[in-house]
Amino acid sequence: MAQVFCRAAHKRTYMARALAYWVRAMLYERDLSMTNVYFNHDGGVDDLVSLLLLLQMPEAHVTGVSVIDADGQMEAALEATRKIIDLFGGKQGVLEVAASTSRPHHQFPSEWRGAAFTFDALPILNEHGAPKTPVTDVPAHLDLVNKVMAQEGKTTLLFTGPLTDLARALDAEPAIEDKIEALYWMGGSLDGHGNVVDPCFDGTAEWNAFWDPEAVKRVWDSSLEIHMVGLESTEELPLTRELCQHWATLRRYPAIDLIGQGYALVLNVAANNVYYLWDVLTTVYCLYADIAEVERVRCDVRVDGAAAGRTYRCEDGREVTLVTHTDAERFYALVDELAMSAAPALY
Ligand SMILES: [Ca+2]
Repeated sequence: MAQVFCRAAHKRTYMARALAYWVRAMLYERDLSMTNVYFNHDGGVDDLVSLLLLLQMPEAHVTGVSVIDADGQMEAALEATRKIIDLFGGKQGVLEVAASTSRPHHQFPSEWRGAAFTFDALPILNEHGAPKTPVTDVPAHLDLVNKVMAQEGKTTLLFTGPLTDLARALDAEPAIEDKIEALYWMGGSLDGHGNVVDPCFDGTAEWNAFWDPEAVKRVWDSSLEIHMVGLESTEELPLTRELCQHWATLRRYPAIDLIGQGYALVLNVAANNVYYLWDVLTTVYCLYADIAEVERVRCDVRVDGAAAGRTYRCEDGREVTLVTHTDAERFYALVDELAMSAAPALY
């Protein structure tokens, strides 16, 4: 009898150990296979779509999100960010959002910044009333420091707006430099053309760099590994009527409906300027490097004068990995796949 009892107890112990081993293995594998990502964006339609997609990536462990007052007016962008996390952030852990206190050298045009208000007012984001995802009690650059330092391993930074919050974070806590795996930044261009049209400047700067050229210089002077997704690659991915029509045919998927409605806003605002999927490319490339061709390049940034914000190749500049081309077919397939996974089709 005692022998039977002992065998049963032994079996229970073995099963408990096996279960504990399985749980540890699962946790271990999760830690090993997932990438810690901190996302700082500037509230444009492209940024908000990027957030929606990032939240779905099985490879991404999103540790924090912050919003800077640049391409999108920040109060509206902050609200929209919180609502997107409420609705589509279920695959991630508990998240909070930080507001930036950074200020521009050159602000984006107000007619572009207003799209955040309309995006935030879309009914799909407002069905459940006020957002529940909390706002941090510290500004974005300090939230970045806190989130990076809180992780045991390294964190990948994804920036789809100006670099000011990162520059300030590096000054506030230099120790984060060793805890950052790499920076993926949508900004700059190295083929000599920019997208800032202003009679006081020469047209060679890209907007995110132009917003705060000194911040770009501060980050360039750091030891961070930088992946630069500039105009030469992002302008391979224009927002076209055909692309909008493609999303329209899939609007039974709530996230694709939101993406289609969001981009419809800028088809109107940017009637005289082609809108590109600048930020979405950077976001997808951050976790799926195989969609892009890259080149190691030495480069620097001008901080003042008519070319303020221009990034340019030079032999004594710092090395970055520049995205030169994209596998557009695979990119669009990944966007569809991620968006469809956000929520099931309604009909
Ligand atoms: Ca942006």
